[in-house]
Amino acid sequence: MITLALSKGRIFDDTLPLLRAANIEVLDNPDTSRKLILDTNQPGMRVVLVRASDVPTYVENGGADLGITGKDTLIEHGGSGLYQPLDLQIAKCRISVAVRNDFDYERAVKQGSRLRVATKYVAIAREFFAAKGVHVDLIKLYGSMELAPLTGLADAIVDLVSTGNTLKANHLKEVERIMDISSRLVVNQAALKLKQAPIRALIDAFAAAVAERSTS
Ligand code: PRT
Ligand code: MG
Repeated sequence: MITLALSKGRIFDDTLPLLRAANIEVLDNPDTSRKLILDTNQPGMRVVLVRASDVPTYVENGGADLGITGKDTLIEHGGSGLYQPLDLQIAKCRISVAVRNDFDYERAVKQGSRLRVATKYVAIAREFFAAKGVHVDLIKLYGSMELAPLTGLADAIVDLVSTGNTLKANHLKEVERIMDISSRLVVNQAALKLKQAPIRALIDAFAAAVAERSTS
């Protein structure tokens, strides 16, 4: 049995076409079913639904053989124990610094002021500001980062941006792009050895589907 860990929402939705290209159909719809283990049309393949930030943990510790996870999540998790064969080019976005529309970020940075930065992405933020030589106090949040500058909790946030609509709706502006983000296939190292043939076949099918998409 091969177990693939996915999170509900954009990663699940964007993975379905890749699975289809590998002749795998998920038989349950996570939006209507409460099941956490989903069967597929392939008797040897199942999907488990886990929290996005738990995907690397499941795969690293053998709760799943493979998983699909954002580069953001992977960097924060560490990911050194995971084989990362493929950038799937799905769930694309960027990770950026944003501040209130009326906050003079350039000036704050130039003056060398200590910035209070709220984020879920503490490792990424720490490394980015350290490389710039900007002193920051990092405030760890688990969600709704956009609220932090509006309530005075922080001067800036480090968060994922896709269309930019969420920032705009909250009177925030993007002032720095830190890095582009997409989702990766991650594989448990032991599973890769023990179940080499089916896992290799899946990696190859995904790679072909990604290549096909980038040329079409
Ligand atoms: O939501 P939950 O707390 O359960 O977990 P999660 O936020 O980790 O999961 P999910 O499913 O929301 O995101 C999974 C992965 O999708 C992330 O780790 C990213 O790699 C990727 N991804 C791609 C995104 C976005 N685009 C995205 N736009 N994840 C989140 N967003 C959010 C962003 O945080 C912000 O609140 O959407 C908002 C911004 O969108 P725009 O279009 O308004 O700019
Ligand atoms: Mg989310």
